[in-house]
Amino acid sequence: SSIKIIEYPASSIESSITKSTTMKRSFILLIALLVTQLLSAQQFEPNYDESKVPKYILPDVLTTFNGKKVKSVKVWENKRRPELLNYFTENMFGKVPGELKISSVEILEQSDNAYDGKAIRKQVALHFEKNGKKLSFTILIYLPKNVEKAPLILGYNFYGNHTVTTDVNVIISDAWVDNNPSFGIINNQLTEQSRGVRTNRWDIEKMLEAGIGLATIYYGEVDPDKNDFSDGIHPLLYKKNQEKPEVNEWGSIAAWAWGLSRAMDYFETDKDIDASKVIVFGHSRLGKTSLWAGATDRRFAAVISNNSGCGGAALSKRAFGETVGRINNAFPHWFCGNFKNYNNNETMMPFDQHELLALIAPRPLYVASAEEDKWADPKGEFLGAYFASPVYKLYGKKGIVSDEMPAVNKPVQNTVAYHIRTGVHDVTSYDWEQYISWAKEQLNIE
Ligand code: GTR
Repeated sequence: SSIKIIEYPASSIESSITKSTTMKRSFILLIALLVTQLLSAQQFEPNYDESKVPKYILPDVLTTFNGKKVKSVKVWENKRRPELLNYFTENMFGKVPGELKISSVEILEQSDNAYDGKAIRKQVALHFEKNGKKLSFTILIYLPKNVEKAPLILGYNFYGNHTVTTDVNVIISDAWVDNNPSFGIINNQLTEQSRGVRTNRWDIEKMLEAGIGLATIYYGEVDPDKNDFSDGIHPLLYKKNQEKPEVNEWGSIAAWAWGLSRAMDYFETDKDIDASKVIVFGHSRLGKTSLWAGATDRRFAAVISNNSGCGGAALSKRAFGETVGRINNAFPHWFCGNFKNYNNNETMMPFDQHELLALIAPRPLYVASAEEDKWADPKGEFLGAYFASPVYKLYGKKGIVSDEMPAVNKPVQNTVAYHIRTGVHDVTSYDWEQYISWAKEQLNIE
């Protein structure tokens, strides 16, 4: 369908040419991109046969790289956690090469009469400036009015803030228009046709009823999702004459995670928000992003990974469905250059994704799969959560204790939670029901 197409944003806009020329160009680029993806998808044959999963040895999360067993929280925190975090940084997501603080905060709009008077709405732009370059992104925030300092779910959206709700007051951002020139513009006029097209993925009313707010950002404003490092946030931290990140420097996922941390910087200053109860959420590539944000920024109180798959919660060494080689070929910009060393070479990985999940301990972590989402390897996602759990145990917290995968639609909810629901790669009301009740319990939300 037409909506599917914008999962792969097409091209940037050159201001000197008209929108319609740009639209034609973007359309051609989009077709080229889809053809390329189709071709590489044809060359790659995913394995969906459990009996063909290669024999693999999973590194023990509680044994250091030089073979010492970790038996205390102290050794985990001072030795093992830092070495793992460093390994993931250098070899998978890439490091943020410097510091970049918010240069100014701008309240674009606010109202205390959203959702029939049940919510406060704020639209807050964060502005950044460095190296003579600028970037801004906008956080759309809904807070339950009956809560003095509201806990929050923070998550990126794929399609623009105005797509998560039918609320006509939500601003359609310029960046969204630039990234999606073939959608929502007719005769050079921005139309309303995309407003609310993704409400099915965001149960905002359910959150508000539970006393939890939502903060969401269009991910393309932080870094457009394409293999191009001349745009987005990256250039603001380039050294002189640098044109793309070094092999150990941030890819797009690390850039998106960085954006979530800057949103957190803002929440800490907003008296209507309880910054000690921010739950970072993401679906698919944005689920990989929420995991990396949770690993790198311990201010996030809890983390939700919805169908995050390869490079997220799923064990890479299983090579079931999407693999490291395939993801790096299809999306060369997501991870850092060094991660390509493991293309078709998972046995050489001295780490795996259970150790990414373990970096979130002892904070609550929810990993969720969908039965028909084989590409994301539901079993690999479950095992990721299971093999991360010894670190939770070290903290006296209950993770996933049985290696038996729970039945479909039978969640297991401890400090580490897991469910596999019926259906496809998506975010559904079922998922939100689980996340909300689990988060309320884990974070003592009244
Ligand atoms: C797929 C990709 C997955 C997942 C998904 C998404 O094409 O192979 O890893 O991230 O996109 O983000 O929707």
